[in-house]
Amino acid sequence: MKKVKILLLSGFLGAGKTTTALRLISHVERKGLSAVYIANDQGSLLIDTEMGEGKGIVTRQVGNGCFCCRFEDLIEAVQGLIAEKQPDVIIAEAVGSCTDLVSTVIRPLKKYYGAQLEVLPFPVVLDGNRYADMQRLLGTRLSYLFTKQIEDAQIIGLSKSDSIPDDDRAAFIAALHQQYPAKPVITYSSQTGDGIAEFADALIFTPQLSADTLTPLEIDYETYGAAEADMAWVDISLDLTANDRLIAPDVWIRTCLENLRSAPSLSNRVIGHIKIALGNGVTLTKASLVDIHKEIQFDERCCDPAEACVALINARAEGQPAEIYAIVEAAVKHTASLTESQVIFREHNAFSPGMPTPVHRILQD
Ligand SMILES: Nc1nc2c(ncn2[C@@H]2O[C@H](COP(=O)(O)OP(=O)(O)O)[C@@H](O)[C@H]2O)c(=O)[nH]1
Ligand SMILES: [Mg+2]
Repeated sequence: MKKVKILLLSGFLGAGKTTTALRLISHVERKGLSAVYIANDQGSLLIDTEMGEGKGIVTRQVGNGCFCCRFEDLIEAVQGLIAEKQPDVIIAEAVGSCTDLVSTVIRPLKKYYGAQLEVLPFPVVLDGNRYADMQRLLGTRLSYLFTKQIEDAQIIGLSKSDSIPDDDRAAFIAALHQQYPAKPVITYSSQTGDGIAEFADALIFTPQLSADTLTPLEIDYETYGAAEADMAWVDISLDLTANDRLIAPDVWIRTCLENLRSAPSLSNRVIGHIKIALGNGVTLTKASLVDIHKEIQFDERCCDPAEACVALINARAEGQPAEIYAIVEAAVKHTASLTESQVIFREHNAFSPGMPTPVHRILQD
């Protein structure tokens, strides 16, 4: 039986993994193969899942923990997709605060499921802007985690090339070549599509890397676990209803994210991502903030003004869960009053991820 290719995407929060996964899937499909997507995050109300489904892509979700700690759930999703959809390629996006994935996911997939799956080269999606920021955070636990994600990977995908000035891009690439001489660096933009074909070739169509490049990662789980816990997770689902004016989803989202961007209580914290998606049951409008110094980015603007919308917010930011929840809650309430909409808080989760406890950890091939 033909093996199903599986690509695991790693990379820090907000690096562009989901956008990359969805872009790669449409590239793969244009080449005549079928591809499906597995989202993964610490909570259960995941915007990434909505994004995949919103694009008409066959999507599954592994929630409430990362692939390494929920390995059986990953396998269940993979087996379910193979049984139901017989895809050529599965793209699985790991949690952005997770690392040590070669030992805890790649090697276990090869060892226990190698007869069924062809495990593709393992990339890290790296946002050059974040890379520059992390140089300023050197010595912190977050910088440690960020660095381990790069060390763990076989290929570096330098994402968002459209948003990096040419000079900075050349400097990032030179620094990466110097720090990680064995790792190919591929520059691409999921927004413009530049470099996507090269990235897809290196990962999926003509991979050149052998398993020997999967080197053991030296990692201190105490520091890694503490770094993950430093970034609280908050997800919130809301029902919005219009008063006199219809709700314009893009205005509502922009108002809320601008409010968060200017919140003094967020200004000194590392923001992984704050994503807001508004849907009217048919289409979705979604934007993210990954850095308070950067513009808000809309990924989807499909939703027309509506009497009622369902909103989902996913936030990952440095701090205690209750603090981050309170900051987001205040921004939502403020936005509701500015946009004259009514808001009902439906469900929410706010927590610090626990210490990673991988199901498998295979340190050597
Ligand atoms: N300018 C630009 N922005 C991008 C690109 N890829 C992703 N983004 C933006 O970066 C943010 C985070 O992207 P996402 O794919 O959700 O990152 P993830 O958290 O790593 O999955 C979103 O607002 C995207 O619109 C790109 O190629 N260019
Ligand atoms: Mg994502």
